[in-house]
Amino acid sequence: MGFLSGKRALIVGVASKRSIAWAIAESFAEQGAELAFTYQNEKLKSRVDEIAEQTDSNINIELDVTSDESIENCFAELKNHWDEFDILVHSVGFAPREALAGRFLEATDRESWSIAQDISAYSLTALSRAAYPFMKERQGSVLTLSYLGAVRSVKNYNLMGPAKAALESSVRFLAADLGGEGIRVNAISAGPIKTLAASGVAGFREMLNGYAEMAPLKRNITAAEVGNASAFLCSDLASGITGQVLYVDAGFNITGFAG
Ligand code: NAD
Ligand code: 0WE
Repeated sequence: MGFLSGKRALIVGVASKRSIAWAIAESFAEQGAELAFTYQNEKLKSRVDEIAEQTDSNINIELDVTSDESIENCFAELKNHWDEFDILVHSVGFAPREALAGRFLEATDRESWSIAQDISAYSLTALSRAAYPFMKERQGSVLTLSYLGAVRSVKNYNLMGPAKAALESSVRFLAADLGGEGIRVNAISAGPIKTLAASGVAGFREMLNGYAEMAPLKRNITAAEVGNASAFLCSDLASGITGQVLYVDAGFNITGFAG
């Protein structure tokens, strides 16, 4: 019996086998959780269907977080399967590609800023609100994925930094708001991992090399390591932990000078 047995989790953010959300789903399934998935659009449906099947889940619902109607429809459909669930995983982030290269000052326009904030930060609160009626009797837990760019400047991460800062702040406000019902809200700040969202990012390979050199563990992290830490944070083993940002980054963030 795993430490998530008897728990039901909704996983938002699987796009491929490399997605961090997929590694989280695998760890959750290993620990005995029952899973439901969402897919962003028709193009991704069959891929997520296939992935869901591997964790014995037959729940896969369309969800575009930029649309209130899509959020409403998604949770209405979920209601046909589950009256309640325990865990919401939010593993969603996006900014227009042009905004993620070059000088921050030049690359940051109003439209890109608003898209990055909407998809990467606001969606956590929107999904938490929709999930609340399902979770409120079950002392559930919400988890999101952040990155060091929330609190440090990182070349080319640009406006995603302020979006992750808003996301991490939302974790604290949601934790305070939902704590009364026993619902915990946390983030994992992951080190760089080669996923779809990282592909095509200029200099990503150099970044992986730099991390491995500087991080206390002298290597990069795996998506499975994020999955395992997620399983812990969303389980009763972490019942005293809320409003936190847990770094799963081989220790990179604590380094000042790596000799
Ligand atoms: P990914 O591309 O596999 O996942 C991003 C997900 O966001 C995709 O599933 C995509 O469908 C979803 N998404 C984007 N726009 C959406 C919308 N409008 N509606 C619904 N879903 C939408 O990449 P990933 O690296 O697994 O990213 C997952 C999370 O992890 C993101 O929040 C990212 O910022 C964070 N993160 C990634 C890394 C990394 O190096 N890969 C490091 C730290 C944090
Ligand atoms: O949060 C992320 C991914 C952010 C991201 C990446 C893309 C590329 C493709 C958001 N939107 C898009 N839009 C696209 O069109 N990470 C933590 C991974 C990441 O992305 C970077 C990084 C790191 C690390 C971008 C620049 C610099 C570093």
